[in-house]
Amino acid sequence: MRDGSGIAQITLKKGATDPQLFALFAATPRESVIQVDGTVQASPKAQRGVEVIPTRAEILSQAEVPLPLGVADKVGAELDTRLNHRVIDLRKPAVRAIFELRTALLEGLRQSFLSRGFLEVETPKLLRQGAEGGATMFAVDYFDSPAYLAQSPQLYKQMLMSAGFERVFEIAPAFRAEPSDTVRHLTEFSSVDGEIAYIRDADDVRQVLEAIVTDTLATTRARLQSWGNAFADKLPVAEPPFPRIPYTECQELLGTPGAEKDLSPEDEKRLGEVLVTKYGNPFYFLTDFPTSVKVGTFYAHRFDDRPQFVDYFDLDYRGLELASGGRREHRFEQLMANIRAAGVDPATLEGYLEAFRFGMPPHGGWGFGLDRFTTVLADLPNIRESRLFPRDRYRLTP
Ligand code: AMO
Repeated sequence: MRDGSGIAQITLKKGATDPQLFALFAATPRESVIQVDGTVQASPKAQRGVEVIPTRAEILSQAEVPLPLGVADKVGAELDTRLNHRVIDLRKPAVRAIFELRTALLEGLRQSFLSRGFLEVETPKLLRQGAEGGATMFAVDYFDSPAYLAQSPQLYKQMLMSAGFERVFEIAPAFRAEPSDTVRHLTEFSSVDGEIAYIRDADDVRQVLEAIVTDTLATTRARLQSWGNAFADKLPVAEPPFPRIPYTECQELLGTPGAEKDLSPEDEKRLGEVLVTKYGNPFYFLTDFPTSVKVGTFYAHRFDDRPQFVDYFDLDYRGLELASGGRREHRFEQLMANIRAAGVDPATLEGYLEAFRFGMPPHGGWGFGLDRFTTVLADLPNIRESRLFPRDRYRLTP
Protein backbone atom coordinates (compact mmCIF):
# COMPACT_ATOMS: atom_id res chain seq x y z
CA MET A 1 0.00 0.00 0.00
CA ARG A 2 1.42 3.36 -1.05
CA ASP A 3 0.70 6.99 -0.24
CA GLY A 4 2.68 10.21 -0.39
CA SER A 5 4.77 9.21 2.61
CA GLY A 6 5.91 5.91 1.14
CA ILE A 7 5.02 2.23 1.03
CA ALA A 8 3.61 0.07 3.82
CA GLN A 9 3.21 -3.68 3.84
CA ILE A 10 -0.26 -5.10 4.48
CA THR A 11 0.00 -8.77 5.40
CA LEU A 12 -2.79 -11.24 4.61
CA LYS A 13 -2.62 -14.89 5.52
CA LYS A 14 -4.94 -17.53 4.22
CA GLY A 15 -6.58 -19.11 7.22
CA ALA A 16 -5.57 -16.34 9.62
CA THR A 17 -7.21 -13.38 7.83
CA ASP A 18 -11.01 -13.10 7.81
CA PRO A 19 -12.05 -14.84 4.51
CA GLN A 20 -14.29 -11.91 3.44
CA LEU A 21 -11.46 -9.44 3.90
CA PHE A 22 -9.10 -11.80 2.10
CA ALA A 23 -11.52 -12.04 -0.83
CA LEU A 24 -11.88 -8.25 -0.98
CA PHE A 25 -8.12 -7.77 -1.29
CA ALA A 26 -7.83 -10.59 -3.79
CA ALA A 27 -10.50 -8.98 -5.99
CA THR A 28 -9.08 -5.44 -5.78
CA PRO A 29 -7.11 -4.47 -8.89
CA ARG A 30 -3.65 -2.96 -8.53
CA GLU A 31 -3.50 0.83 -8.09
CA SER A 32 -7.00 1.04 -6.60
CA VAL A 33 -7.40 3.51 -3.73
CA ILE A 34 -8.13 1.70 -0.46
CA GLN A 35 -8.52 2.54 3.18
CA VAL A 36 -7.29 -0.04 5.67
CA ASP A 37 -7.67 -0.28 9.44
CA GLY A 38 -5.42 -2.70 11.27
CA THR A 39 -2.69 -3.35 13.77
CA VAL A 40 0.88 -2.33 13.12
CA GLN A 41 3.47 -4.85 14.23
CA ALA A 42 7.21 -5.31 13.89
CA SER A 43 8.30 -7.41 10.93
CA PRO A 44 12.03 -7.63 10.14
CA LYS A 45 11.26 -8.92 6.63
CA ALA A 46 9.04 -5.95 5.63
CA GLN A 47 10.57 -2.96 3.79
CA ARG A 48 10.01 -0.57 6.69
CA GLY A 49 10.47 -3.11 9.45
CA VAL A 50 6.73 -3.08 10.20
CA GLU A 51 3.64 -4.64 8.69
CA VAL A 52 -0.07 -3.96 9.03
CA ILE A 53 -2.44 -6.81 9.92
CA PRO A 54 -5.74 -5.55 8.48
CA THR A 55 -9.02 -5.77 10.40
CA ARG A 56 -11.14 -3.80 7.93
CA ALA A 57 -10.71 -2.44 4.39
CA GLU A 58 -12.72 -0.30 2.02
CA ILE A 59 -12.20 0.41 -1.67
CA LEU A 60 -12.48 4.17 -2.16
CA SER A 61 -11.82 4.05 -5.90
CA GLN A 62 -11.34 0.97 -8.00
CA ALA A 63 -8.72 1.09 -10.77
CA GLU A 64 -9.60 -0.20 -14.23
CA VAL A 65 -7.80 -3.22 -15.64
CA PRO A 66 -5.38 -3.34 -17.40
CA LEU A 67 -3.23 -0.39 -16.32
CA PRO A 68 -1.81 1.57 -19.26
CA LEU A 69 1.49 1.66 -17.41
CA GLY A 70 2.93 -0.40 -14.58
CA VAL A 71 3.78 1.48 -11.39
CA ALA A 72 5.59 -1.21 -9.43
CA ASP A 73 7.07 -2.96 -12.49
CA LYS A 74 10.81 -3.19 -12.71
CA VAL A 75 10.74 -2.94 -16.52
CA GLY A 76 10.90 0.67 -17.69
CA ALA A 77 8.44 2.04 -20.27
CA GLU A 78 9.26 4.35 -23.20
CA LEU A 79 9.21 8.05 -22.27
CA ASP A 80 6.31 8.72 -24.67
CA THR A 81 4.17 6.04 -23.02
CA ARG A 82 5.06 7.42 -19.61
CA LEU A 83 4.16 10.97 -20.62
CA ASN A 84 0.93 9.84 -22.31
CA HIS A 85 -0.16 8.37 -18.97
CA ARG A 86 1.70 10.86 -16.80
CA VAL A 87 -0.59 10.71 -13.75
CA ILE A 88 0.18 7.03 -13.36
CA ASP A 89 3.87 7.57 -14.12
CA LEU A 90 4.03 10.23 -11.38
CA ARG A 91 2.92 7.62 -8.84
CA LYS A 92 6.36 5.99 -9.02
CA PRO A 93 8.38 7.02 -5.97
CA ALA A 94 11.47 7.65 -8.13
CA VAL A 95 9.47 10.02 -10.35
CA ARG A 96 7.87 11.79 -7.40
CA ALA A 97 11.39 12.34 -6.02
CA ILE A 98 12.16 14.62 -9.00
CA PHE A 99 9.26 16.87 -8.02
CA GLU A 100 10.37 16.91 -4.41
CA LEU A 101 13.71 18.11 -5.77
CA ARG A 102 11.90 20.83 -7.78
CA THR A 103 9.93 21.90 -4.72
CA ALA A 104 13.12 22.15 -2.67
CA LEU A 105 14.83 24.12 -5.46
CA LEU A 106 11.93 26.58 -5.63
CA GLU A 107 12.04 27.01 -1.87
CA GLY A 108 15.83 27.50 -1.94
CA LEU A 109 15.68 29.99 -4.81
CA ARG A 110 12.96 32.09 -3.17
CA GLN A 111 14.83 32.08 0.12
CA SER A 112 18.09 33.22 -1.42
CA PHE A 113 16.40 35.96 -3.46
CA LEU A 114 14.44 37.22 -0.46
CA SER A 115 17.49 37.19 1.82
CA ARG A 116 19.18 39.51 -0.71
CA GLY A 117 16.41 42.08 -0.76
CA PHE A 118 14.71 41.06 -4.04
CA LEU A 119 11.01 41.72 -4.63
CA GLU A 120 9.09 38.86 -6.26
CA VAL A 121 7.21 40.11 -9.31
CA GLU A 122 4.70 38.69 -11.79
CA THR A 123 4.89 40.25 -15.23
CA PRO A 124 2.36 39.77 -18.05
CA LYS A 125 2.53 36.66 -20.19
CA LEU A 126 0.21 38.05 -22.86
CA LEU A 127 2.10 40.62 -24.85
CA ARG A 128 1.71 42.90 -27.80
CA GLN A 129 5.39 42.44 -28.64
CA GLY A 130 8.07 39.80 -27.92
CA ALA A 131 11.58 40.34 -26.56
CA GLU A 132 13.74 37.57 -27.91
CA GLY A 133 13.01 37.89 -31.63
CA GLY A 134 10.32 36.79 -34.02
CA ALA A 135 11.06 33.16 -34.81
CA THR A 136 10.11 31.64 -31.46
CA MET A 137 7.01 33.69 -30.64
CA PHE A 138 3.64 32.02 -30.21
CA ALA A 139 0.88 34.19 -31.65
CA VAL A 140 -2.53 33.99 -30.00
CA ASP A 141 -5.90 35.45 -30.97
CA TYR A 142 -6.47 38.34 -28.62
CA PHE A 143 -10.02 39.49 -29.33
CA ASP A 144 -9.70 41.37 -32.63
CA SER A 145 -5.92 41.57 -32.88
CA PRO A 146 -2.84 39.35 -32.56
CA ALA A 147 -0.90 39.03 -29.31
CA TYR A 148 2.04 36.87 -28.24
CA LEU A 149 2.94 34.62 -25.34
CA ALA A 150 5.93 35.94 -23.37
CA GLN A 151 9.25 34.33 -24.31
CA SER A 152 10.86 36.01 -21.31
CA PRO A 153 9.95 38.73 -18.77
CA GLN A 154 12.92 40.65 -20.19
CA LEU A 155 11.36 44.01 -21.07
CA TYR A 156 9.22 44.15 -17.92
CA LYS A 157 11.97 43.31 -15.46
CA GLN A 158 14.01 46.11 -17.02
CA MET A 159 11.06 48.53 -16.80
CA LEU A 160 10.80 47.73 -13.09
CA MET A 161 14.36 49.03 -12.67
CA SER A 162 13.06 52.40 -13.84
CA ALA A 163 10.20 51.98 -11.36
CA GLY A 164 12.86 52.04 -8.64
CA PHE A 165 12.38 48.42 -7.50
CA GLU A 166 16.19 47.89 -7.71
CA ARG A 167 16.11 44.10 -7.26
CA VAL A 168 13.36 41.91 -8.70
CA PHE A 169 12.97 38.24 -9.41
CA GLU A 170 10.32 36.20 -11.16
CA ILE A 171 9.80 32.45 -11.42
CA ALA A 172 7.25 31.89 -14.17
CA PRO A 173 6.52 30.06 -17.40
CA ALA A 174 8.15 31.31 -20.58
CA PHE A 175 6.97 30.20 -24.02
CA ARG A 176 9.10 29.52 -27.07
CA ALA A 177 7.99 28.09 -30.38
CA GLU A 178 11.05 25.83 -30.54
CA PRO A 179 10.63 23.74 -33.67
CA SER A 180 13.63 21.56 -32.86
CA ASP A 181 13.05 18.30 -31.07
CA THR A 182 15.93 18.17 -28.56
CA VAL A 183 16.41 16.82 -25.04
CA ARG A 184 17.10 20.33 -23.72
CA HIS A 185 14.29 22.41 -25.24
CA LEU A 186 10.62 22.76 -24.34
CA THR A 187 7.96 25.09 -25.68
CA GLU A 188 6.93 25.97 -22.12
CA PHE A 189 9.64 26.23 -19.47
CA SER A 190 10.12 27.84 -16.08
CA SER A 191 12.37 30.84 -16.21
CA VAL A 192 14.04 32.12 -13.04
CA ASP A 193 14.73 35.76 -13.82
CA GLY A 194 16.66 38.28 -11.77
CA GLU A 195 17.31 41.96 -12.45
CA ILE A 196 19.38 44.37 -10.33
CA ALA A 197 20.05 48.09 -10.55
CA TYR A 198 23.15 50.18 -9.81
CA ILE A 199 25.66 47.72 -11.18
CA ARG A 200 29.04 48.64 -12.61
CA ASP A 201 29.31 45.77 -15.04
CA ALA A 202 28.09 42.23 -15.72
CA ASP A 203 30.43 40.87 -13.08
CA ASP A 204 28.22 42.47 -10.40
CA VAL A 205 25.40 40.38 -11.88
CA ARG A 206 27.52 37.21 -12.04
CA GLN A 207 28.46 37.56 -8.37
CA VAL A 208 24.83 37.69 -7.31
CA LEU A 209 23.87 34.80 -9.61
CA GLU A 210 26.67 32.50 -8.42
CA ALA A 211 25.83 33.29 -4.77
CA ILE A 212 22.17 32.45 -5.39
CA VAL A 213 23.06 29.15 -7.11
CA THR A 214 25.43 28.25 -4.26
CA ASP A 215 22.94 29.07 -1.49
CA THR A 216 20.10 27.37 -3.33
CA LEU A 217 22.04 24.12 -3.61
CA ALA A 218 22.85 24.19 0.12
CA THR A 219 19.25 24.89 1.15
CA THR A 220 17.94 22.29 -1.29
CA ARG A 221 20.32 19.65 0.07
CA ALA A 222 19.20 20.31 3.65
CA ARG A 223 15.50 20.17 2.69
CA LEU A 224 15.92 16.93 0.73
CA GLN A 225 17.86 15.35 3.60
CA SER A 226 14.98 16.17 5.94
CA TRP A 227 12.66 14.35 3.51
CA GLY A 228 14.97 11.36 3.11
CA ASN A 229 15.16 12.12 -0.64
CA ALA A 230 18.08 10.32 -2.32
CA PHE A 231 18.98 13.33 -4.51
CA ALA A 232 20.27 15.11 -1.37
CA ASP A 233 23.60 13.28 -1.49
CA LYS A 234 23.95 13.60 -5.26
CA LEU A 235 23.72 17.40 -5.52
CA PRO A 236 26.98 19.11 -6.49
CA VAL A 237 28.53 21.56 -4.04
CA ALA A 238 28.89 24.89 -5.83
CA GLU A 239 32.16 26.65 -5.12
CA PRO A 240 32.23 30.33 -6.06
CA PRO A 241 33.81 32.16 -7.67
CA PHE A 242 32.94 30.18 -10.80
CA PRO A 243 35.63 30.49 -13.48
CA ARG A 244 35.00 33.23 -16.08
CA ILE A 245 36.16 32.42 -19.59
CA PRO A 246 35.96 35.07 -22.31
CA TYR A 247 34.32 34.02 -25.57
CA THR A 248 37.53 34.59 -27.61
CA GLU A 249 39.35 32.09 -25.35
CA CYS A 250 36.49 29.61 -25.86
CA GLN A 251 36.93 29.78 -29.63
CA GLU A 252 40.67 29.20 -29.21
CA LEU A 253 40.00 26.16 -27.03
CA LEU A 254 37.58 24.90 -29.69
CA GLY A 255 40.32 25.24 -32.30
CA THR A 256 38.44 27.98 -34.17
CA PRO A 257 40.25 31.18 -33.09
CA GLY A 258 38.56 34.36 -34.23
CA ALA A 259 35.24 32.67 -35.04
CA GLU A 260 32.15 34.77 -34.34
CA LYS A 261 29.05 32.64 -34.14
CA ASP A 262 26.60 31.37 -31.56
CA LEU A 263 28.04 28.40 -29.67
CA SER A 264 26.22 25.28 -30.80
CA PRO A 265 25.17 22.66 -28.24
CA GLU A 266 28.08 20.53 -29.54
CA ASP A 267 30.52 23.43 -28.98
CA GLU A 268 29.14 23.89 -25.46
CA LYS A 269 29.57 20.20 -24.74
CA ARG A 270 33.17 20.09 -25.98
CA LEU A 271 33.98 23.28 -24.10
CA GLY A 272 32.45 21.76 -20.98
CA GLU A 273 34.82 18.79 -21.14
CA VAL A 274 37.86 21.03 -21.53
CA LEU A 275 36.86 23.68 -18.98
CA VAL A 276 35.71 21.36 -16.19
CA THR A 277 39.05 19.53 -16.41
CA LYS A 278 41.03 22.76 -16.63
CA TYR A 279 39.32 24.63 -13.77
CA GLY A 280 37.93 21.79 -11.65
CA ASN A 281 34.52 23.48 -11.31
CA PRO A 282 31.38 22.10 -12.98
CA PHE A 283 29.93 25.64 -13.03
CA TYR A 284 31.58 28.33 -15.16
CA PHE A 285 30.71 31.55 -16.97
CA LEU A 286 31.37 32.24 -20.64
CA THR A 287 31.76 36.01 -20.94
CA ASP A 288 32.27 38.94 -23.34
CA PHE A 289 30.42 37.74 -26.43
CA PRO A 290 31.06 39.38 -29.81
CA THR A 291 28.41 41.98 -30.57
CA SER A 292 27.89 40.33 -33.95
CA VAL A 293 26.34 37.22 -32.32
CA LYS A 294 24.06 39.34 -30.09
CA VAL A 295 22.80 41.95 -32.57
CA GLY A 296 19.20 40.86 -31.99
CA THR A 297 19.71 41.34 -28.25
CA PHE A 298 19.29 45.08 -28.55
CA TYR A 299 19.14 45.53 -24.77
CA ALA A 300 22.70 44.16 -24.30
CA HIS A 301 25.35 46.69 -23.30
CA ARG A 302 28.26 47.03 -25.73
CA PHE A 303 31.54 47.80 -23.94
CA ASP A 304 32.25 51.51 -24.37
CA ASP A 305 35.95 50.94 -25.07
CA ARG A 306 35.46 47.93 -27.37
CA PRO A 307 31.95 48.07 -28.90
CA GLN A 308 32.60 44.90 -30.89
CA PHE A 309 31.92 42.99 -27.62
CA VAL A 310 28.90 42.94 -25.29
CA ASP A 311 29.08 42.71 -21.48
CA TYR A 312 27.12 39.48 -21.54
CA PHE A 313 27.57 35.96 -20.23
CA ASP A 314 26.22 32.43 -20.13
CA LEU A 315 26.33 30.28 -17.01
CA ASP A 316 27.04 26.68 -17.98
CA TYR A 317 27.12 23.44 -16.00
CA ARG A 318 29.21 20.64 -17.51
CA GLY A 319 28.57 21.74 -21.07
CA LEU A 320 24.91 22.74 -20.70
CA GLU A 321 23.79 26.37 -20.71
CA LEU A 322 21.73 27.05 -17.59
CA ALA A 323 21.45 30.83 -17.75
CA SER A 324 22.31 33.85 -19.80
CA GLY A 325 22.37 37.49 -18.89
CA GLY A 326 24.51 40.58 -18.60
CA ARG A 327 24.65 44.31 -18.33
CA ARG A 328 21.86 46.16 -20.15
CA GLU A 329 22.07 49.33 -22.18
CA HIS A 330 20.37 51.88 -19.92
CA ARG A 331 21.17 55.02 -21.95
CA PHE A 332 18.28 56.01 -24.21
CA GLU A 333 20.30 57.15 -27.24
CA GLN A 334 22.57 54.09 -27.28
CA LEU A 335 19.58 51.83 -26.78
CA MET A 336 17.84 53.44 -29.76
CA ALA A 337 20.96 52.86 -31.86
CA ASN A 338 21.00 49.17 -30.83
CA ILE A 339 17.30 48.84 -31.66
CA ARG A 340 17.84 50.28 -35.11
CA ALA A 341 20.88 48.02 -35.65
CA ALA A 342 18.71 45.03 -34.70
CA GLY A 343 16.18 46.04 -37.35
CA VAL A 344 13.40 46.45 -34.78
CA ASP A 345 10.79 49.18 -35.21
CA PRO A 346 11.04 51.39 -32.07
CA ALA A 347 7.32 52.15 -32.36
CA THR A 348 6.60 48.58 -31.24
CA LEU A 349 8.56 49.17 -28.00
CA GLU A 350 6.84 52.36 -26.89
CA GLY A 351 6.05 51.39 -23.28
CA TYR A 352 9.50 49.86 -22.81
CA LEU A 353 11.25 52.90 -24.23
CA GLU A 354 9.33 55.32 -22.03
CA ALA A 355 11.01 53.69 -19.01
CA PHE A 356 14.37 54.90 -20.36
CA ARG A 357 13.25 58.49 -20.94
CA PHE A 358 12.42 59.47 -17.37
CA GLY A 359 15.32 58.07 -15.37
CA MET A 360 16.74 54.55 -15.68
CA PRO A 361 19.59 53.34 -13.44
CA PRO A 362 22.40 51.18 -14.84
CA HIS A 363 21.20 47.60 -14.46
CA GLY A 364 21.59 44.00 -15.50
CA GLY A 365 20.18 40.55 -14.88
CA TRP A 366 19.77 37.03 -16.10
CA GLY A 367 17.31 34.32 -17.11
CA PHE A 368 17.95 30.87 -15.63
CA GLY A 369 16.23 27.69 -16.82
CA LEU A 370 14.75 25.82 -13.86
CA ASP A 371 13.91 22.75 -15.97
CA ARG A 372 17.49 22.46 -17.23
CA PHE A 373 18.80 22.83 -13.68
CA THR A 374 16.45 20.11 -12.43
CA THR A 375 17.46 17.91 -15.38
CA VAL A 376 21.18 18.06 -14.63
CA LEU A 377 20.76 17.77 -10.86
CA ALA A 378 18.54 14.70 -11.18
CA ASP A 379 20.75 13.40 -14.01
CA LEU A 380 17.75 12.97 -16.32
CA PRO A 381 18.37 12.01 -19.95
CA ASN A 382 15.59 14.29 -21.22
CA ILE A 383 14.34 17.71 -20.01
CA ARG A 384 10.76 16.49 -20.47
CA GLU A 385 11.13 14.38 -17.33
CA SER A 386 11.75 17.50 -15.26
CA ARG A 387 8.25 18.88 -15.82
CA LEU A 388 4.96 17.43 -14.64
CA PHE A 389 3.19 17.81 -17.97
CA PRO A 390 5.83 18.85 -20.50
CA ARG A 391 5.02 20.76 -23.66
CA ASP A 392 6.93 20.37 -26.89
CA ARG A 393 6.26 20.70 -30.58
CA TYR A 394 4.29 17.46 -30.65
CA ARG A 395 2.83 17.35 -27.17
CA LEU A 396 -0.06 19.46 -25.82
CA THR A 397 -1.76 16.69 -23.84
CA PRO A 398 -2.32 15.48 -21.20
P1 AMO B 1 17.78 32.88 -22.92
O1 AMO B 1 16.96 32.92 -24.17
O2 AMO B 1 19.20 32.46 -23.05
O3 AMO B 1 17.83 34.32 -22.25
O4 AMO B 1 17.06 31.96 -21.85
C1 AMO B 1 17.54 31.88 -20.52
C2 AMO B 1 17.61 30.44 -20.06
O5 AMO B 1 16.33 29.84 -20.16
C3 AMO B 1 16.44 28.47 -20.50
N1 AMO B 1 15.74 28.21 -21.77
C4 AMO B 1 15.04 27.10 -22.03
N2 AMO B 1 14.80 25.99 -21.32
C5 AMO B 1 14.04 25.02 -21.87
N3 AMO B 1 13.50 25.11 -23.11
C6 AMO B 1 13.69 26.20 -23.87
N4 AMO B 1 13.15 26.28 -25.08
C7 AMO B 1 14.51 27.26 -23.35
N5 AMO B 1 14.92 28.47 -23.81
C8 AMO B 1 15.66 29.03 -22.85
C9 AMO B 1 17.93 28.17 -20.64
C10 AMO B 1 18.51 29.54 -20.90
O6 AMO B 1 19.85 29.64 -20.47
N6 AMO B 1 16.01 37.44 -21.70
C11 AMO B 1 17.17 36.55 -21.59
C12 AMO B 1 17.68 36.47 -20.17
C13 AMO B 1 18.31 37.73 -19.65
O7 AMO B 1 19.18 38.30 -20.34
O8 AMO B 1 17.96 38.16 -18.54
C14 AMO B 1 16.75 35.14 -22.03
O9 AMO B 1 15.61 34.78 -22.02
O10 AMO B 1 18.38 27.64 -19.39
